[in-house]
Amino acid sequence: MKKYVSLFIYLLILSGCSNPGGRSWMIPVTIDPSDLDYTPSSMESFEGRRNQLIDSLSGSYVILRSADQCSANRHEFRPNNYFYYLTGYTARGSYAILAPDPHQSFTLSVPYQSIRTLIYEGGKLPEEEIREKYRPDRLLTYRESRELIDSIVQTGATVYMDRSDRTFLRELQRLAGEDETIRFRHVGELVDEIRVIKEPVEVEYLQKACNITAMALTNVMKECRPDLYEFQIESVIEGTFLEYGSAMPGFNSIVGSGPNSTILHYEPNMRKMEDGDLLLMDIGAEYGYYTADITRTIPVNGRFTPEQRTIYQLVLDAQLAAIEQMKPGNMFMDGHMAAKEVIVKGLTELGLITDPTSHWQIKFYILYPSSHFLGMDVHDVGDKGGSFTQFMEQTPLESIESRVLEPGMVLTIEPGLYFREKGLEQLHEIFEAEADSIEMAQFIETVGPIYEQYINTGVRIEDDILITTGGNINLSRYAPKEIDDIEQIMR
Ligand SMILES: [Mn+2]
Repeated sequence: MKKYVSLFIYLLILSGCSNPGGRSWMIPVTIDPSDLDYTPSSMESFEGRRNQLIDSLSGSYVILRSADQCSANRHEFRPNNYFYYLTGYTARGSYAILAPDPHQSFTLSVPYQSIRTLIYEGGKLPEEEIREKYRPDRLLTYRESRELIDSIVQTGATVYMDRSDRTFLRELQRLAGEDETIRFRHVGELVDEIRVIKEPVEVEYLQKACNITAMALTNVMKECRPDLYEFQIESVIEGTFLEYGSAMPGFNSIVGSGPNSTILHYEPNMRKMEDGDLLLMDIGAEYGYYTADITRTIPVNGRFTPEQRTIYQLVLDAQLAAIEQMKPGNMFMDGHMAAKEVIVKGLTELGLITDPTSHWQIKFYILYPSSHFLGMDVHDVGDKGGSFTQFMEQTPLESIESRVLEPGMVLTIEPGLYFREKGLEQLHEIFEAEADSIEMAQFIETVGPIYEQYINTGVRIEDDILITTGGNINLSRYAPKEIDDIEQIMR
């Protein structure tokens, strides 16, 4: 716990460098990737994680490969998350094997090398350096590691591997010579709970990823204007990522304007933006294999219309109420429930909900649970203490069971409201199983003229929250979100 106290103080000092509420937007991020360099102390994290895991192996093995080769030329190489999390090693075509053996618990293999790989991929790290940096008990050649994997599989022991790597799973099953899928279990069963609580070094990468993303969003606010294409905004965003040493986004950038702001996972980013549009950007730089996930919604011409302002402020109020609930001892879904309460109340006052206890009316506007874990995966691993469906069924006054929050967890909070052009027309199709058709017709008649004013308004505001002993730290606090601040920067 003590390490989070010092981290908190460190972040407090950092936040003193800027003035999030004021007019100047100093984001504490520099072009300096030296924090990604190998240090002996950074290697201790990887060793600590492995030791935790090895203690729980009891006769079974972990076999991970650094990555599959399927998408080799299409995307930049990035190691498999479990492989990296447990080794710190990033070479393509390598294996890590953890065994319940006190003398040789960690085996690493060097990638296959030939004159051809030397010509195409350059020289590899010398073996001595691999040994020294990554500290395997045993370093094997590619061929030797394949033999070792084969012999482990032949013993009939349980093998933990990344089951999302389907090619490797099929390969292991073939080696086993029988259709014994049960023996190959998901490594997440052992690792995910460790990944849920972030170590200080992980938080530092997440903070930097957030700061780079905040810089990208601020740059967009400065450059955005009508008649630009969405992809030009995407270029400002991803150009900023690269400028600060983020090799790639953590997920496809969502840059949706006007009607596209109402599409939750819009991706083409090809539309020409118009005067009066909203622009929704759900983006995240990846840094040190950790990704930010921040959403901001801005008016393309720099000024919110009264209707946009109404919806924006409602979502912002909901989001702020949610962040207040995000502290140790409270539950994972308490933030979502607080946001839901504010939104349902606001929509009822606006005449967009006629019955605040109606499940289907609430679900018509609130489309997803507003939080997920964040880390190496944008929807990071870890048990949330309930399912999507359970999280969606509750009306604001009902209580909901989910996981208790602990210091070191990082989760998003992203309430949103989306007024699709044909939203009301789709009501019957969405809710035919649970709502009475006369009831729906009455709803459409009452709400229709009001809904009309908000068509093509899509607002989502998303921050990344670190739970601390004292409450939380908003890692994405440098990305402006108050109406006045956004309009000021866009002026
Ligand atoms: Mn998200």
